[in-house]
This record gives sequence, C-alpha cells and structure tokens, in this order.
Amino acid sequence: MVAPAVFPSFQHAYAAVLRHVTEDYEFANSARDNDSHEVIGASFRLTDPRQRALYLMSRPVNPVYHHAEALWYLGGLRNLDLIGHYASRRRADSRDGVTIDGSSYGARIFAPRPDGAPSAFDQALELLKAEKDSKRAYLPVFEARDLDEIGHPDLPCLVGLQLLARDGRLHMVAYMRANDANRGLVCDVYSFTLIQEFAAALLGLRLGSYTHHVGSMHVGLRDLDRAGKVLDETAAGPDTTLRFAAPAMPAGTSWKHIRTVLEHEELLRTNRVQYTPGDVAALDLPLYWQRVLLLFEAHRQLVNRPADQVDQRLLEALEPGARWQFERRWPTRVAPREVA
Ligand code: 5HM
Repeated sequence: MVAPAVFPSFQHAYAAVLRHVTEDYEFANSARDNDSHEVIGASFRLTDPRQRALYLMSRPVNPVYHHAEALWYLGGLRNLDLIGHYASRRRADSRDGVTIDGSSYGARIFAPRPDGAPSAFDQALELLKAEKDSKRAYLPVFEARDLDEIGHPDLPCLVGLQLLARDGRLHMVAYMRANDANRGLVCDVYSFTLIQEFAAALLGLRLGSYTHHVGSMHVGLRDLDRAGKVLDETAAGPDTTLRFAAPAMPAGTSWKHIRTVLEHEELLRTNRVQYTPGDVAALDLPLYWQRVLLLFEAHRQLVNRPADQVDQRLLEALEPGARWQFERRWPTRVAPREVA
C-alpha cells in the first residue's frame, strides 16, 4: 500500500505530476481527438491547501479566472454569464449557449436539489456538526445520467468531493475520473481547495490537508513543450512559492460575504459600476474578499481601457501574489514591479 505523495504547495505537486506524466507515462492515446500521454491512478496530498497558487514565469495563470470559477461554483450556477465572461473557451462546453451541464459542479454541490431538499453541501455540513468523526460527508458530482449520451460534450471530470473533520481540522479528498495535468488540474485544485477553506470557516475548523485522486492523469501532446519549460524552471530555479505569503480566508467568512462578492462581480461584469480601492474598502467585506473584488475591477479596466489608463492604485491594492500573476499574465498591460 502506497500513501499519496505529500507536497508543501500545489506548485510542488504540479511539477511532480507533470514530470510523472511526461517521463513515466503508461499510455499514448487520443480519446476524443486529444492526443495525450497518460498514467492510470495518480494521487497527491497538499499539507497546506492555501498554497494553491502558481508563481512561475513558464506558466502564467489568471487569478481573475481562478476566483471567477470558484465563485461560480459557490454560487451554485449553471449559467455561462459569469464563467464565460472570464474564459470564453468555457462557452464551447455549452450545448445551448446559455448553460453548462456537466462541469457546473457548483450546481450539483451548492444549489438546492430539484426535489426541494437542501444542497448536498448544506447536508454534509449538518452531518459533520452532528457526528464530527463522520466519513459520510461526500458531495457527489458525477451521476449515472451523465453516461446517457455517447459523445456528450461536457461530462463532469469531478466525481465528487469528501469532507473529513479530524482533530479540529477540515480535510478534503477530491476524486476525479480524469484530469489534464497542465490545464484542468491547475484550476481544479485552486477551486476545490478554496471550497475546502470556505467549508472549514463555516464549520469553525482549521484548514486540514487536501488529497487529490485521479483515474486518468494525462498531458496533451500539444502541451509537452510548455510542460518541459515548467520542469526546467522548477528544477533549476529558486522556490518561487516562498515569494508570497498565502492569504488566509477569514475565519468569519459566511455565505453573506460570498453573496456580496457575487452581487458586485455582476455589477462590474455588466459595466454598471466602476470602483476605486476606496469604494471597495467601504463595502461590508473583510480585506480578503475586498481583494477578490478588486481582481474583477482590475479585469474590467483591462478589457475596457487602454493600458495607460488602468488605475495603478488599484493594481497596487491587489493581493501581492495576484499582482505578480497579473504582470505575467498581461505583460504588455501591467508594468512589472520589483519583488523582494
Ligand atoms: O474526453 P473527456 O471528457 O475526458 O475530456 C475532458 C478533458 O478535460 C480531459 O482532458 C479532462 O482531464 C479535462 N478536464 C479537467 O482536467 C475537464 C474538466 C471539466 O469537467 C475539469 N478538469 N474540471
């Protein structure tokens, strides 16, 4: 019996997974025309799931998208409006151009059930309050009906999430049928660990470990060059995860905060408001969630204004790690700043 490999941050796990799947792959296949190298059965554990961000020159990430996706899940949404605005590629997952069925995990986890029963998430939290050692707090995502159609455009990759409260900490286990090591994995771990941290806040528990289990872990042949650059950078360079302290979600975070952020995100997305850092500071939100909202305002300005008119005070007010990611993601629009 082998325990999952343990890593101090997602960046460490990501590099190890990429190395494993590029160097030790078991199969070369092309399910649904996606030529890939694949291993069957891959697992890792993060001891500190707050260390979820990548700080790599070779793999710029979009912190706006990361938070948009997590909030889209928390909002229990199926509609494309929010998620499609921050990543138009998500529109390709939709059959009707309006909703996403399979990978709208939040609709399956956080929305009330069609029969009116509380959401799986609410029920799991009640279960953990009633029996703290329970191993039943499972949030199912994949359903039998998902197999009804061969060639379904958007089959859920997440099978389900499990919450386990042990010794005052909330642990999470994610079960995935398939994961793209260079693409889906990066966003999935970000969102799932953020959900874990939110659940811990609601239960009044400290954050525990995050364990990720995958049936098919693969990397697309189109991504092998990029993966190689990540492996070169992480093998040779300094440990960039130490540059920024991971922000901690406030222990008092509640559904009220999530609803407020979702409400203002929509106002920004639809260009009905524009905010200075002062405007955001005046909202009834802890600094952590103010900074999430600032990401959406920064994105609004980046897409609507010439580069020289983006409010520099706003970029300065971002969470420092996110500000660094902005510079890498939009290098021609956000001036680089020296980091100690
Ligand atoms: O043919 P299949 O449905 O497995 O293709 C979906 C592709 O998206 C796979 O490469 C899968 O690993 C990736 N994916 C992911 O990594 C998809 C989703 C959306 O459900 C996800 N993570 N969350």
